Amino acid sequence: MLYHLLYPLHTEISAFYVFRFITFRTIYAAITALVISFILGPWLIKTLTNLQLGQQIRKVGPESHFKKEGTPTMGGTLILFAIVLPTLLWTDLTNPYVWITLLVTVGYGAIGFLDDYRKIKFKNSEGLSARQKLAGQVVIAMLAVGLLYMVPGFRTTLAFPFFKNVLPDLGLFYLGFGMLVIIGSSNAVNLTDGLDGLAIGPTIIAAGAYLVFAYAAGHAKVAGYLQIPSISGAGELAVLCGAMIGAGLGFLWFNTYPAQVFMGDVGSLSLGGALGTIAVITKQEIVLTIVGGIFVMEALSVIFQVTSFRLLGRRIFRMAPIHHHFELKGWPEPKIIVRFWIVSIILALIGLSTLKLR
Ligand code: 57M
Repeated sequence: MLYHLLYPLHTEISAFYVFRFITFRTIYAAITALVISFILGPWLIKTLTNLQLGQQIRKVGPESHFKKEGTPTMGGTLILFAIVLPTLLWTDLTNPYVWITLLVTVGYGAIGFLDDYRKIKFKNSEGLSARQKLAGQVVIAMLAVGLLYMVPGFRTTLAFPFFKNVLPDLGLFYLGFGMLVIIGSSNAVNLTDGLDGLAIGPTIIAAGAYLVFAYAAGHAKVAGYLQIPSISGAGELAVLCGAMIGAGLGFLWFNTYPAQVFMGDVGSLSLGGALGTIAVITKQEIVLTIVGGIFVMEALSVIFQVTSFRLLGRRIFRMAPIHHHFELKGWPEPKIIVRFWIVSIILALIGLSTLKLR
């Protein structure tokens, strides 16, 4: 909005020319999101507490979690607001990629909201059924990838990290693949969200990496130099990534150990969906498995645990997702969280290195 209102005035007020630059708008989107989170955070926590929107803790989980009973959840509503408003303020609103990413973010947020609300209303930790959640995710992902398919110039090729000349065209199959990336990413972030700051840390880090990917893909010269797919208009997603980073940091302020608030499914499903959509648009889908390696590891730990238990009757981990394994081994919660962040930074750097190593 500010871009549309103020940039045209640069002919009279030359300082407004700065609104043209994605870098400038990205920084201010991040700052706006941070300010929103800091201002509204304490109010939201108080309101959620007064409304008794507190977390029900599963009795089968690690004992250390019992003391978290009643911690307000659904803090993800603030994350959503702090992403959407700065995005509307600072991006070019004629850009279809921005709207499609917002559609997934808000749509998945709505599914998560329903789930959280039901969990609290019916005072158990079950919420929506897995099938209901997945159906909602499929419909929104299908809509998003379908819309992307209609954007002029959108490519259905698949870019492989490290190999610049391997670009198979998936054609219509890309629709299914794109949906898989979005849904998989959303659920993997959700599984990771089980310790204070554990999901939001790697999300901020991944958003930072995708900020760079989006900027590079959207800049024809930079994309040409790096030999990555050049996607006209993808640069605006850097601004959205900036808002994600600001909103994430603002939320982490309150969610860091010991958490004053949890994000709830409204946060985890939407953040994961947003990352997946950005990966699809910037043609860095496979790299998401590196940059979001923590999420992949958490999801795989569940898949391996369930498969091993069903087939061999034996568990691989003390408990899945894997962060519970380390808890049960006696690692203090903050140690697990910070170590996962460190791994996440290393993985993001490896992911970014694929820009040069090809
Ligand atoms: C959501 N939700 C947290 C909070 C957060 C198939 C199976 C592996 C699924 C998995 C599952 O349901 N995962 C998805 C995990 C919950 O957090 C809430 O949920 C939101 C995110 N969706 O925002 O609102 C609890 O996590 C803790 N928490 C924090 N700090 C945070 O900042 O401490 C969350 C955020 C909160 C709080 O305690 O209550 C969750 O873990 O429930 N299921 C599991 O993860 C279960 N694993 C399991 O059953 N493993 C089995 C098999 C099936 C693989 C095994 O290993 O044998 C465990 N979950 C829990 N207890 N809590 C089981 C024990």
